[in-house]
Amino acid sequence: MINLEGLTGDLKLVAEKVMEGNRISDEDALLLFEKGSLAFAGSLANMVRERLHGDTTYFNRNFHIEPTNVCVFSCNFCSYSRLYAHRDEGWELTMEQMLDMVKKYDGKAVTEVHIVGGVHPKMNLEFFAELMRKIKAHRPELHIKGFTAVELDYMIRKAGKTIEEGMKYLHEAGLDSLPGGGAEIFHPEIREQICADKVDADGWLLIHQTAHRLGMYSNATMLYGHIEKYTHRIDHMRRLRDLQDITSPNGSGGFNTFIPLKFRNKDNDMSHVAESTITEDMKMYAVARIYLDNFPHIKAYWPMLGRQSAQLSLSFGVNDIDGTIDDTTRIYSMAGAEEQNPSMTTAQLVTLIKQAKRKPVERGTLYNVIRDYSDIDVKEIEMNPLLN
Ligand code: V47
Ligand code: SF4
Repeated sequence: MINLEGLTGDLKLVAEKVMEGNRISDEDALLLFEKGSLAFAGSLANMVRERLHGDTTYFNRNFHIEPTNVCVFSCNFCSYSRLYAHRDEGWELTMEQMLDMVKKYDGKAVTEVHIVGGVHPKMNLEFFAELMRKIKAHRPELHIKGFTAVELDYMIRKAGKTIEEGMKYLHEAGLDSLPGGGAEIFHPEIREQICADKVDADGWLLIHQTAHRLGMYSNATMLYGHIEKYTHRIDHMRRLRDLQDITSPNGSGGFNTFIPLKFRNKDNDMSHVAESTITEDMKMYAVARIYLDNFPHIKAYWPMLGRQSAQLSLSFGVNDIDGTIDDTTRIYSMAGAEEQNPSMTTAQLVTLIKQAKRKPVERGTLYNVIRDYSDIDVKEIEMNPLLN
């Protein structure tokens, strides 16, 4: 319970709405951003988080494959891609190299492979469908979370298929769910300045809506803390909340997780833009948790945010800190993220969550509980290869 004594006016009304489990409006969200203290927004968000999940904090055991950093697009915030014209400076993995990466995890208790990369014109729909089939043939139970809506939109249109046909084709080949990337900021005022040439808001939302209709789950991101205003962030979240209202009531498919991604400014065309403060980061998580009442989970992506901020975010509405990740390429470190080749062992993740006095629970991609680590000693995890 939150003590409302001393609170007056509109902020009190917002608090009452949240405490009664009612939806807040765009104006309420703006008020929280502009006038609510971090402590105020944080305690409301924490209340919502505990109402939904108690102390449970999810992580998963996954690894990343980045097929290429060659990209036909030129987003100004991106430190990772090499334009197709300079493809000799980038990397392109072959089908065999990617399958070898999957095989490296044989006998290890990972449950998910996350596949996201640049948009390479030669890596087409058929190539990726074949990759899906081969991964599933080798390890059928491994969940494939793959391709941002940007990659999907490009490869499906290039193949001359409708979004529905293309998504169905990949799903049947083995694609299980979609990550949340490529969303950036939906509002055209900002989108045109930071990533003008890739799929627009409606195109991004259509891909996810189609995936949901096919019974698939997906995530959604927002790249915040650069040139956007609070109103753009709220507009972004409203479009997601509206779509979730349409798709989730049927019980299969929908958004699982919202992931605010902190803009990092190293080595990109927006290096002159200052990064957000930690107070701003925590406020972002808190308002997202309060506003997105139909999103079950809010995730802090620790390689981008840093381990300590990710730990802190568990008191500001976050109930998921992604996973072990094991990323041997450089998508995040190139943007100035805290981590070079990010990877955490299960013991490290569990320790991080326990230090925040939360309950560490390993999940599958779709939030099926795999193991509760509350009563498992960290030493035991370190000694047992099946646990670590
Ligand atoms: O869409 C690119 C972001 C995203 C920068 O769904 C940057 O579980 C900050 O979406 N500063 C791709 N961010 C990654 C992504 C993702 C990651 C982890 C988990 C999931 C999930 C999805 O990376 C892009 C873009 O928003 N990004 N450059 C940068 N300079
Ligand atoms: Fe390409 Fe994605 Fe980088 Fe944009 S953010 S340039 S689409 S890799």
